[in-house]
Amino acid sequence: MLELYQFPPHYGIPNLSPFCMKLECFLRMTGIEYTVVSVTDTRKAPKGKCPYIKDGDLTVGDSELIIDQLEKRYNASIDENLTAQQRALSRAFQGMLDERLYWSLVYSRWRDPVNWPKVEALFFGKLPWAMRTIIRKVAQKQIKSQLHGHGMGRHSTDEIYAIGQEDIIAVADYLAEKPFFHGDTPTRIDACVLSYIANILTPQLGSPLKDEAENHTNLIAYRDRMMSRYFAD
Ligand SMILES: N[C@@H](CCC(=O)N[C@@H](CS)C(=O)NCC(=O)O)C(=O)O
Repeated sequence: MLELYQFPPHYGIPNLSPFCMKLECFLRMTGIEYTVVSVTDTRKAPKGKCPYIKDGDLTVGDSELIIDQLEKRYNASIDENLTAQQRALSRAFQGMLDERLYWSLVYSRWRDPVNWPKVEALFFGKLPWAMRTIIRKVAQKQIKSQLHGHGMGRHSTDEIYAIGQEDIIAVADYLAEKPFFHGDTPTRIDACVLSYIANILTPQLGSPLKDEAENHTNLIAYRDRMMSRYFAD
């Protein structure tokens, strides 16, 4: 059976990594059977990141590349009834969320002093004190350098949140009153959208991103609809 390598769940959310949550949601949407292998150290991952999968002779890293491969391998496309225009829009939103909003979310957890003490305690709280001090410093330095390399980390806090808020508004506006992103039927992009909205709305953490999402009742209803459909457990 397909093995899904991902981080363990926290805060009552299927995964604090939107990439892991997206992939697991896709597996549930398509009914592909899988078993979860919990990972905390990504050094053995094919691309040094989670999620990744092993399925027989196939080992793949990166949520989008995995989904591309699984669609072919299991004949599991859920986008076949979309028009070319809708598919193009899905791709544009996926890029916006995974390649931009993700970094505002990372900033809100790892750099914002409102959340960092909670996140630090969650990820490193069980380590002995001396090790905790070293590891959290190394991890935070890595994230700072990733944020800087991406470019998001060069903006001011206000700019970082304003960029993320505009992305959230775009999702809310496009979703409007539809039950799913493209209408009455969930498609691949819904796995991605859900993973961000659910993560941004993490009850234990707060940020201007969360405030923005909470302003849009359609996003809250969408999160609840998708969660009860695919993550009722
Ligand atoms: N493009 C990748 C991104 C995956 C990714 O960034 N995963 C993060 C967690 S959200 C990770 O594993 N970080 C650990 C690290 O960089 O060491 C995907 O779509 O899977």
